[in-house]
Amino acid sequence: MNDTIAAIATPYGSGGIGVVRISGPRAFEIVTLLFSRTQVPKKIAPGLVSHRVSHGFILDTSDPDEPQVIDEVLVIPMQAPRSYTAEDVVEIQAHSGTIVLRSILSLVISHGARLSEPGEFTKRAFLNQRIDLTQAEAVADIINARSANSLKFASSQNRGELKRKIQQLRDPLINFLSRLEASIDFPDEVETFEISPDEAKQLDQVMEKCKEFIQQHNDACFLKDGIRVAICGKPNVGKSSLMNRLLDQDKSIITPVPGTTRDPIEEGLNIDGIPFVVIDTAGIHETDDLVEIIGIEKAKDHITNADLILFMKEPGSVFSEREFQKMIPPVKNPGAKVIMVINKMDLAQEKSGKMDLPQLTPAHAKIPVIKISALLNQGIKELKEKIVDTCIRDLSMETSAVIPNLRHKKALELTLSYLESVKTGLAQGQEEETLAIDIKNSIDSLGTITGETASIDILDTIFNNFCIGK
Ligand SMILES: Nc1nc2c(ncn2[C@@H]2O[C@H](COP(=O)(O)OP(=O)(O)OP(=O)(O)O)[C@@H](O)[C@H]2O)c(=O)[nH]1
Ligand SMILES: [Mg+2]
Repeated sequence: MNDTIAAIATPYGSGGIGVVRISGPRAFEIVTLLFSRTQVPKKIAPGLVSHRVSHGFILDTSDPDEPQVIDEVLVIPMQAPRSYTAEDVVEIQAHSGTIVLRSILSLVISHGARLSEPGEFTKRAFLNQRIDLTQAEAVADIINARSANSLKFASSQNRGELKRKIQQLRDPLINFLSRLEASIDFPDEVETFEISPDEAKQLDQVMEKCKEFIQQHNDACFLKDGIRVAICGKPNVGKSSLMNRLLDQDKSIITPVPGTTRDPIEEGLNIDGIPFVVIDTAGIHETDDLVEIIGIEKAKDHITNADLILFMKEPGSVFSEREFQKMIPPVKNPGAKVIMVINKMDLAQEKSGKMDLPQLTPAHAKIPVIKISALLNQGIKELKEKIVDTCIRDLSMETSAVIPNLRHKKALELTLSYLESVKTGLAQGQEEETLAIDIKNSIDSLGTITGETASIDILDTIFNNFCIGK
């Protein structure tokens, strides 16, 4: 934390503007050595005024006889603690090109800065207590947001919403612990310890809240990862054609030959701001072809893990209970849903006053049916609407401002288990010391969410997933 770090903060490649970011005690000094308001070095170093943009040039003066202009830049100095890391920070806005930014970065490094590790700027913001761990994690979520909704939740977490909610859970536990500890430390002054009705109520409320947050994670984690939609059906029903129509791009290979798709093909798709991951799978049928058999196994894996299954049929085919069971093995996600998609409607025949469409059996009568022609691009809009409707119908996404991630969820589960053991302990008249240990553990476990009690390992895992320069 005592050294000065630097990195290119913008994506590699050509672009309008690229930023080199420097943070640490020597940030101002280093930039003063490189930066000049004119194209020739001046004896008097330019004074950098915090939070004021300066225009000038980055000069390479390693050969004093022939100073070289690297780029025309804007420099933004930000004095501690009013910066992203809460340290002295300077951002150099240059033209964005790999060579120009690298040249500036190597000059900065040659003057004594060190190349930053992934996420090190945000890590410093956390270690300097400008943000807590949930806010740091939200930074990564904002960068990786795949839909307007996930951005909304990440941004609210970044503003400290989750931090506040976790603190609200910790406060009553801390009060309870201090009363317990007082009765341990001063056994003569405090009568035998008994939980007050207020404390009992608060304990229940904290447990309820933990459960609510865990449920919120389960309900809405798809907002970050995307709802998994598997397209399945017999060979040649048009799964790959539907995949390409949904994505509006030629992603999967389509041929009239049954058994074209072997490997599952996955692609992200955004419908109405909700992220989906669509998976095209191999046609499922009996076969001796070794490659196809492997493809079918993989298809079944994806179907088992899907949140939504598009079960494809053709006109003229029959819906059978057996085929359905075979095609859609028991899914891992109990909330998984199915839509029957009848494709090739352009080929549907009118037979004795009725279309020759597969009919659902009474046991499956509730499965929604959508008729499409992937070839003619008909019914795709209706299918997308049905997909959204089916997936988010039961969710009250708007009411909750935060969505705990998997790490938070695990910490909440641990908290809950400690609190359950406190409750049992209280009911059984357990010693104060034992109760205090469980309460303390529950507080610490909540603390890992916000970072008060997070281990180095937790921090490393979180920040290593960041990009360099963030
Ligand atoms: N008439 C008609 N043909 C279609 C339609 N959708 C797909 N096809 C044709 O059906 C054939 C198979 O299409 P695919 O999309 O490759 O089918 P698939 O289900 O992915 O097949 P496999 O990967 O072999 O399991 C191709 O010749 C498509 O052009 C449709 O809506 N109408
Ligand atoms: Mg295919």
